[in-house]
Amino acid sequence: MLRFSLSSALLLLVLITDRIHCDITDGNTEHLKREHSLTKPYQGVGSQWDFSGSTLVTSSYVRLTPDERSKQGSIWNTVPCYLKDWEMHVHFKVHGSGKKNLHGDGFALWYIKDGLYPGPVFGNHDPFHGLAIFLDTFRNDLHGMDRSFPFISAMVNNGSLNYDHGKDGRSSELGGCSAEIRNREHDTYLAVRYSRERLTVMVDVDDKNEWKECVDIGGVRLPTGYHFGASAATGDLSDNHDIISMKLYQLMVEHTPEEENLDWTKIQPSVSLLKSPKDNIDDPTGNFRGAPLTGWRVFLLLLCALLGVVVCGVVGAVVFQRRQDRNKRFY
Ligand SMILES: [Ca+2]
Repeated sequence: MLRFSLSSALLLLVLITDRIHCDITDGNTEHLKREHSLTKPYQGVGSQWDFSGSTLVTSSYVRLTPDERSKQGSIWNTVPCYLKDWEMHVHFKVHGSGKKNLHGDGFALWYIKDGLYPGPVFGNHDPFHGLAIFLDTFRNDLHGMDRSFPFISAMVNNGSLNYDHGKDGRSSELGGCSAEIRNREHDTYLAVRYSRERLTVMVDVDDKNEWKECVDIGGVRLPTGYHFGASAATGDLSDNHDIISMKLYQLMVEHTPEEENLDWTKIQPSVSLLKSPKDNIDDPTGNFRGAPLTGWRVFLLLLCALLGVVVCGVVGAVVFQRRQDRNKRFY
């Protein structure tokens, strides 16, 4: 019993320490990397950032598409990123005159091998190498009524997968959440964190000034030397897709000498752990496999650890009390 409690307590401590470790530089300005950030009045555009298609750069926003049909626009960081651990904060605004369900298609944030060039995946090419976060505002798959739109999802691709618009990318997504991101009066934000093979996506869209978790998965491998970017597309329906800022922060995380000696630019984008593997069970590529450490498993693990500690405490207290009683009898 004691051994179980000790190991459980230790596990709990490791999990908590890991959590704290991940949060240490959240939004800390001294770790802002200007060469990978896009901020007003966008002076880096033309040198550190390139853009194409319908993208319009003003002094207060970068409009990837206007609220007009059949537009595609993108912007990307020409400076490759060699940070191993990073967090990107994106301030965005999606707005338009379209009423409920009559707007689209959404936009995507990228960490990819090449710069962006036009294609069918929210204005970017298909297939891509790297990471995509989709902010999909239009439901294409009428069979997928179990989720509400807009829907935010993450996808990692080594060039072997195509994005399936007809199914809103569901067959290749790693996780996601619904979020009301359109026509909001207040500011809307999204954060993507990548550290120690863990990918986390958080949203702040309800004017509460706090991050809400959307995606959190381990086992994600991404190389260094890729490019950040954003793109958007409209079809028969449209919206203004505006980027106000993209701020990249370096996370101060220590790595082992073995990890440091690896050539991180040679890593192939891949995923070994999944939050909801059943959604990808029919993935023909077999790209996604491995034992999942789901939110539920972590929760049960923590519950066991806590129960162990509590039981141990109660037993200890009872034993102590009995000894006290026994001692009293001698007086
Ligand atoms: Ca869609």
